Amino acid sequence: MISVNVLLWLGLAASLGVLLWFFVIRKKPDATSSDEAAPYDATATDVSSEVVEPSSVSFFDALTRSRTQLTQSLRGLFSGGLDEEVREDLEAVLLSADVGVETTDWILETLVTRAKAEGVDSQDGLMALLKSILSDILEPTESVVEMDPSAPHVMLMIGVNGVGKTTTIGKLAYQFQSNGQSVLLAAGDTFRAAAVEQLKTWGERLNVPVISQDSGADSASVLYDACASAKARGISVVLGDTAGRLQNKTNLMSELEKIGRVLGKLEMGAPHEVLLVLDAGTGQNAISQAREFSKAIKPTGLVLTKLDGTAKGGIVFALAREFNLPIRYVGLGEQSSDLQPFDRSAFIDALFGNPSE
Ligand SMILES: Nc1nc2c(ncn2[C@@H]2O[C@H](COP(=O)(O)OP(=O)(O)OP(=O)(O)O)[C@@H](O)[C@H]2O)c(=O)[nH]1
Ligand SMILES: [Mg+2]
Repeated sequence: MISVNVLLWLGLAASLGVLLWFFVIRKKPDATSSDEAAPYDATATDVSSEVVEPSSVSFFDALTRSRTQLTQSLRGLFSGGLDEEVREDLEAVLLSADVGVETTDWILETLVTRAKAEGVDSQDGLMALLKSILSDILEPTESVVEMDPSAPHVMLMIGVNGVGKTTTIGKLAYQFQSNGQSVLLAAGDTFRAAAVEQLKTWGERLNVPVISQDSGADSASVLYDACASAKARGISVVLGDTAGRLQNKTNLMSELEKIGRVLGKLEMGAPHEVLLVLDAGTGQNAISQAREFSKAIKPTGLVLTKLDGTAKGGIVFALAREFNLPIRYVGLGEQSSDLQPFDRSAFIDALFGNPSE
């Protein structure tokens, strides 16, 4: 009897053991496999992040570094009026924000003259006067561009390598497209195969046609073909890329001259806009680039990229005074939506710390 009971108990214990093994111990590999599945999910997230996600950076946020630089130094500056020492301090602040020597001198002179003439000597009054002088400098940077809806509007990006020409084209294509306008890209930077590929990637991402030839082809001919094709297809906007580097500067400049000449032959008013792209982070170098490029092909406007992440936002004032050109757009990041038309009051507010939105 005892042995039968023992056998029954043993049988029961064995069954429980099997059940335990099945539901608990055997579950472990499942848990492991779901851990193993984690990298798979992560990969899936990576794939979806390849899609260009609009991430709008505000003017105010993008100018944080320039603002911190300026406002920290200006804090309490005019508490003692506008004596010699204050003028020297202000001069140092403006120079360190990359406003440039000439423009800084002009700002100081104007501030002293106007403060005297208008009887302004309080701290708040002087700060308001400085803001208004800076805002006046930016008057030429505003512009309204008329686009003829019956013909392609041709925009050419020029500028030295790495400033953000191709990225700006991608961002503009995204904006025009979001606005319901048809866009065509022209791979005019034929100097490097990678440049053509970069533009094609933007074209694929946005589902926009790209006119290109092999690297080494004649850039003017690519742009000519693109404009002719856009005209034939009733496209609204042509965005033309150009090389930022060639064997030497003379070649680069003569290529740009040739592009201007050849497009002129199409008699469609192209290029309607020649946008000189400048990297705000390069400070005073941007000024010498603007001088150099203006000799080859007259820019109709500027694009100032990488204003995010630089404390050199003051370069805008030097550019506005010397070149008298509209700042058509500013780049505030690397995403397709991180491009905005330049707005001088939003810029001044962002520099001095008043969020306008
Ligand atoms: N943070 C930031 N990065 C930018 C901005 N615009 C462009 N970039 C980055 O700057 C780098 C160079 O940009 P490109 O568009 O390739 O410059 P490019 O002028 O076409 O250069 P080349 O083709 O070599 O002449 C890229 O890594 C861009 O993502 C901007 O507004 N902000
Ligand atoms: Mg490029």
